[in-house]
Amino acid sequence: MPALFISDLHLSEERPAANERFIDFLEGKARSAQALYILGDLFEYWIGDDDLGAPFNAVMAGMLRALSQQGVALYLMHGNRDFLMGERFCAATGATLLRDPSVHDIHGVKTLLVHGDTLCTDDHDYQAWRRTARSPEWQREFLARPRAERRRLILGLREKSKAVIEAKPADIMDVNAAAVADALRLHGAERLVHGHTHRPGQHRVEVDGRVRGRWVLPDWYGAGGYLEIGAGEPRLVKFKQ
Ligand SMILES: [Mn+2]
Repeated sequence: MPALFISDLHLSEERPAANERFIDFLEGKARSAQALYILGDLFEYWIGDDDLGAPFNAVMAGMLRALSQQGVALYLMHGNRDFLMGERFCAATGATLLRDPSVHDIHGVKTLLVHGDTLCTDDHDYQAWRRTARSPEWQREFLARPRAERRRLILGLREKSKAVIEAKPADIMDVNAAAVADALRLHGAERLVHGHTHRPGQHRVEVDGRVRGRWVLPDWYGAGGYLEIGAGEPRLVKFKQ
């Protein structure tokens, strides 16, 4: 049975079509998998696990739980939007939280799994913000605020980041080739799977004279899709609009 990889669903109440596609995927294709890896940005934003009771979050958590209860191993990695998902979310869904980076043996191939933002090393402003937001101090202070205030803050940050992203040259928003090679070398991995850049595709990367594969997952702002890794070559499936 294959392992399936998805990321960048950016689920939110505001985009019902994407939510429906995701629910179809969970109730259909995903049931035939041995494992489903969600490599970050499952949600458009996540203000803390104490927001699990909000109706939209509860429905989505319930859908994931239904899948894990079918016996599909569910793995979850943080993205740059939902890095505050924690143990309570995992307990509610039956998911295992993966560190970024993680290395898993996927059908006999040592595979490096990351969300992808750590590879975008040319984006210095973003990397600085990432260090702040991932620090225990920032998270403690943020999570101590009332939920309504957290939601307001996050939505404000999201608006600001949209404007910043539009002003940035496209190439600094992609992965840095040296960062990719370094990561593959450091972990001794044959294959890399990541999302984040919203540039789905397959790339050949030569590291120390050996060709390895880099697979980039599709985002669900577009039509969405997944990567399937079974016994043969990986298969990148992009849904039609
Ligand atoms: Mn991302």
